[in-house]
Amino acid sequence: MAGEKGYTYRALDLKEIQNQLHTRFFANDDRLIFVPIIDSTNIRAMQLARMGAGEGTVVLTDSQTAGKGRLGRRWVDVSGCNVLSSTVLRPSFPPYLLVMLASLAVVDAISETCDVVATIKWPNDVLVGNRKVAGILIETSHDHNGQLIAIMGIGVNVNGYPLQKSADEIETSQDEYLPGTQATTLETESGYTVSREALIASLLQHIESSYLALQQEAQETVATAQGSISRLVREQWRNQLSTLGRPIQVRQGNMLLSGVAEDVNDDGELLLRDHSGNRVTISWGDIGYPTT
Ligand code: BT5
Repeated sequence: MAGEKGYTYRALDLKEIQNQLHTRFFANDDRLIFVPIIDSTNIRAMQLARMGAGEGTVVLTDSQTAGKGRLGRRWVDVSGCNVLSSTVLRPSFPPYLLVMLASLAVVDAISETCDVVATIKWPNDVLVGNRKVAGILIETSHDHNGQLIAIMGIGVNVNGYPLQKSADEIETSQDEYLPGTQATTLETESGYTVSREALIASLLQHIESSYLALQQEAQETVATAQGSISRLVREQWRNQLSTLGRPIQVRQGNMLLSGVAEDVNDDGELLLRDHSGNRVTISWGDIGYPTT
């Protein structure tokens, strides 16, 4: 199929993903579900989880008609160009660690697959330079046994170039208050077409290995997230945060705060030094990098 700007896109090659996948059980056999066009992989993964789908069940698609961002926002894609994946998890550890785990997995998978250096914008956007290449949406619920379900949704802009559709979406969102939040793709950054299959295989391996290590730690110790694996995940995530040390703007609904991003605490909250010298703890919101 010829896409915009004349690129030829092809459907995701599931055999190729399975050939490249070396997970213990994530996305193996019937844990890999591909739907060519779907409203949202997160919606489908949550439905499957509520019906009892096991952890490591992965929903993939070539195109979403109602891709979800955080706080009711949209995630837009160009058919056949991107990674759009949702993984069913049943964590015994605090869900904020999933945000860290997911963004680290995206950074590592990008580096392994196409040698592009990405960083994390607090809390979980993945950027190349100042442009967003991937977004993460963790949604939680409980199944009928009261067990926590978490869906880890990841969207990565892989091939093609950031398109008008994406730019329109960005313009109509509130991001005009937050400078430095344009989109990019891995093809734009690397200069060549990137294998979505290789990226997905790498991503799932990183997710599985950190997830299983955290699960084991949580089962062996009281689930306080104070074990050495949790500490390592937190430390690696902190080291990848391009937000720290920079002047930032934080939007929380209609409220806009500004100051310098000094650090993060153990729960992943951002510690902002505002212009009056006060330290403010930020647990949610969107970050912008002022250009002046
Ligand atoms: C996110 O939300 O970044 C989370 C995105 C998660 C998408 C995945 S795809 C697979 C799974 N299934 C789903 O339905 N969702 C997940 P947030 O931080 O709220 O960012 C959303 C904002 O990013 C939008 O308001 C736009 O401004 C911008 N945006 C939308 N599409 C984009 C894209 N493809 N690339 C870069 N920025 C985009």
